[in-house]
Amino acid sequence: MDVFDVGMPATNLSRRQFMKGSMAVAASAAALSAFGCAPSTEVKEDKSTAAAVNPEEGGTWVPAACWHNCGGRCVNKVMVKEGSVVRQKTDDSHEDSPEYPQQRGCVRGKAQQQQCFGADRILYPLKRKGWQPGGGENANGSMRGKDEWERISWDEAIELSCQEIKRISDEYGPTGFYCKSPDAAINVMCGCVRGWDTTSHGTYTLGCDMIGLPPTDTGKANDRFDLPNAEYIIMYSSNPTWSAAGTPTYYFIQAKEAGTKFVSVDPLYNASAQMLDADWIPVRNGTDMAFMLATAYEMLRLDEEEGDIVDWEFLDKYTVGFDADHMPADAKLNENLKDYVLGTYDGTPKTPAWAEPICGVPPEQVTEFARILGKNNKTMLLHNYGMVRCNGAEMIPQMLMALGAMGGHMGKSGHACGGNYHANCGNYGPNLVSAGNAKKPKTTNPCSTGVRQPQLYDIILAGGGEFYDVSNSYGSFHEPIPTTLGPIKGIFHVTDATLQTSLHQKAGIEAHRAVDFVLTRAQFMTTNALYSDIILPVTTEWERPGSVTTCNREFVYCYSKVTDPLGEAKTDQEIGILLLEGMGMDPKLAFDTSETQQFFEQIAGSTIMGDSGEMEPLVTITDADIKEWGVEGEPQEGVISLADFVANGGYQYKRTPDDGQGFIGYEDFVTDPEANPLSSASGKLEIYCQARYDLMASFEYDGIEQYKPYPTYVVPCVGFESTFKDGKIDGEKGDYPYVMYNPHYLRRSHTVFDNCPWLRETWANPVFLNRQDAEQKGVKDGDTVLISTPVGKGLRTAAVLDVLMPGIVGVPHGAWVDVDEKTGIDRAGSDNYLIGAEYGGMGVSGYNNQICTFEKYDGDALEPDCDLPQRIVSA
Ligand SMILES: Nc1nc2c(c(=O)[nH]1)N[C@H]1C(S)=C(S)[C@@H](COP(=O)(O)OP(=O)(O)OC[C@H]3O[C@@H](n4cnc5c(=O)[nH]c(N)nc54)[C@H](O)[C@@H]3O)O[C@H]1N2
Ligand SMILES: Nc1nc2c(c(=O)[nH]1)N[C@H]1C(S)=C(S)[C@@H](COP(=O)(O)OP(=O)(O)OC[C@H]3O[C@@H](n4cnc5c(=O)[nH]c(N)nc54)[C@H](O)[C@@H]3O)O[C@H]1N2
Ligand code: SF4
Ligand SMILES: [Mo]
Repeated sequence: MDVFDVGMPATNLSRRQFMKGSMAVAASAAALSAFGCAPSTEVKEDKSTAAAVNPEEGGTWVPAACWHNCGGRCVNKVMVKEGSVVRQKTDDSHEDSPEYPQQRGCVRGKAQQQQCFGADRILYPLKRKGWQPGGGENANGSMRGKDEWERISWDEAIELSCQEIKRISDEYGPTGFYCKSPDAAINVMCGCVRGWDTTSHGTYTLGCDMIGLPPTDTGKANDRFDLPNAEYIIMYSSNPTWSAAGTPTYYFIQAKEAGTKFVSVDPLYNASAQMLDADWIPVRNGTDMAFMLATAYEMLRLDEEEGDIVDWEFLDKYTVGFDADHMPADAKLNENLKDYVLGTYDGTPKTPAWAEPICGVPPEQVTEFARILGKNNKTMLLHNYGMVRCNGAEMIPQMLMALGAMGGHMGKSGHACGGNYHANCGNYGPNLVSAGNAKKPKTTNPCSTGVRQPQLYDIILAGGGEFYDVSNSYGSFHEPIPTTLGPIKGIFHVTDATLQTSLHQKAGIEAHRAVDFVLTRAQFMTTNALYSDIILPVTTEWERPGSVTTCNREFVYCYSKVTDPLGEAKTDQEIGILLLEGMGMDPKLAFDTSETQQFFEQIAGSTIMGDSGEMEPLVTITDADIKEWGVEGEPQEGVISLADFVANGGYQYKRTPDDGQGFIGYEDFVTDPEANPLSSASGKLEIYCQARYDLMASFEYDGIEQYKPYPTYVVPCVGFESTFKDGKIDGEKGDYPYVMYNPHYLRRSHTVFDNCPWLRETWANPVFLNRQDAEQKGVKDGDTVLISTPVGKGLRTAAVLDVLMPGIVGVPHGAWVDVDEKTGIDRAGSDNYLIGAEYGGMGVSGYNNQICTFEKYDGDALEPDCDLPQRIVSA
């Protein structure tokens, strides 16, 4: 059993950690009671509070939410005793085994109590002192981020907010507001301009269906029991040990133990590669296309010279656009990948020697990689998306798929080519259990305009502007609509950390200072909150009735309320209702059932794969249950009682290798491509794709003329080439000679948990530097380093590594910006403070091939983050 006892030093905690842990809890209690809002001292007998009483402890184990976008989905249980959480553990509901693994959580899950009970929770509405409604001077916008805060009542907060929303709405209409992802309340209240971004999947967000891949290329790799059938698993830009905590690493370990060899293609010999003893192919960020083209060249060469490398039959039957004999019917350009690779068009064969100066991979490693991809090997080519969250990576989806197809690695046991993402990493296939949905009123935003998020700040600062609207939601792109926006005067922040997680944060801060009103719902003084005018305290999931989520194909988690809302915090729905009432509108337009009813509907709608191959109800619900819960519903027959489902924290489908639920991606297509065509125009994998190219070209972004409808190497708007003075590789280095990228970091789930003292102590959030580079600059491990880019400057302490490629600097993603107003330097090392808004191709947010320089900082050394005070507002 994995128990983290906050009251007793556990053996895996240092004394310092324990002391800090206890102090944090004490501080939290003090901070709460100082404002008369300590958590209630008894757990109410609430039907939604799950419960097997543990007589030894006299407390109650409650399955508790861990609800973040963290790459995992795990069981977290907390012992609630007299209203406080006294212990925490992860899944111990059954013996752990590879076949039936426990859904174990990570360190962040165990620190979750510092989210709910943190000393820095915002527990009552706050107003920025210098702000008044009315706009213009009244807003005193330049003080955002610097001003003092005052506590106000909910009545005042709602009245002030609604007064200002009405004023802006009357004058400017829906386009007077901006919110990255508006919720039902905002849709009904006023509407707004939305922001879109390519976030997780980078260039895979555009038109995957057009080339024949599933959306974002997730879902067509194989079931976990097939991993050990591979001879080689290539972890391409993939580090599940950090970015998909929970079970995925465990699945890969099973393959390792069965003899599968691992290869990692990554600028960092990352934690997963180390764990799996992978061979390492170090590739410079944002230059994967050069490496992949050279791999294709070597596959062709080896096939010609030795035979048995390229699966011509697969290419012939399942793809179009690889060579001149297989062009798609709609092709407008008589060019193909093979001839490009051989240098037919430009006189430059894409040999390993051609690629090396670009991607940094020694030619012999390219040859070795080409052999591994050969058709006689059982090879899985699994990728995450770091390599496409790069400028100039538009054609990587087609190229990676082309490499998989050249080796014939689809549709067969032991072979795969596809995504390796998030909580489903290493385990694809249809859901065997699935969470239900609550019925909610459908609301529509009266404004359909979506602006590329980082571009939006410049539009706000310019008081409006002209642009092409190409997308109004994640992954949905359309022909450009010429759009003119007037001034944006109000900003809402709901469930994104937009000002922190979008590119061009520096402009973002200025844009926040330029508008009349910023309204934020927040649990902590996050960056969004810091630059706001009114902060409405929102509950965490621990203070809500509960919810059901699908974690992976074999596990649904059901979490329940841990505590009553702390202080004056309210749920998003309660806040939405208050705002709508304040606007004189009917809240039922947005919310027409209670949150307990919604929880119940999620449970009732949960399903399990039945013997018939159809999904059937998972949970048995009786009339008595419905009465006890006080909800509306119908009795139903499932495989687990409602009480057990809630008390156990959900349901895990018990798998065995021969359970008939295995899954091989593309098996149906490969078995019968005519009967099971893919989503592309040709029904095949389109290595040359006219439709995707035409859509992308219609955006008319800078640099588009470099692209072709098939994969080629393009020079990105910002990338490795930009580290040279004249943009020519091997020329003289410029002022920013390093490529900077943003690993998703273990302290945080994006920005979430960055404030958590336990995690701050556990994960220092340094800047990752290569040893040679550091030595050249006289930087030693632990030195404070100034990182500079053309856009901004930030400080971090150096972590000098032998396992990072020379020339690469890793600035972990998601730290809460902390600008020194005198110097303009960010002391927290926020990634987006260092990145501007440049874009090309399809407007991807190029997080991973920015440019920078670094030097030993001659000012005061940074204190460890865990020794810094938390952002606590004393009112
Ligand atoms: N430079 C750079 N930028 C990046 C990335 C990168 O690699 N480099 N990665 C990108 C990626 S892949 C992603 S997915 C995005 C993520 O970007 P975001 O989704 O903006 O990031 P989160 O930090 O997860 O933001 C969630 C916010 O919701 C708040 N929250 C949590 N629970 C609730 C709730 O119940 N109600 C309300 N109202 N709020 C709640 C949290 O406190 C937090 O502020 O970032 C992107 N940005
Ligand atoms: N701890 C933690 N886990 C998370 C998150 C988090 O914030 N923190 N966020 C979650 C979310 S929403 C997402 S989208 C995922 C992201 O998950 P990942 O994409 O796996 O995360 P990254 O760390 O950005 O990148 C994975 C690997 O790609 C490598 N890489 C980066 N750029 C390149 C490149 O140009 N070429 C090649 N070949 N390799 C490259 C990195 O060195 C890293 O080892 O993580 C999820 N999990
Ligand atoms: S991986 Fe995510 S869900 Fe699992 S314990 Fe960690 S933070 Fe929580
Ligand atoms: Mo993401």
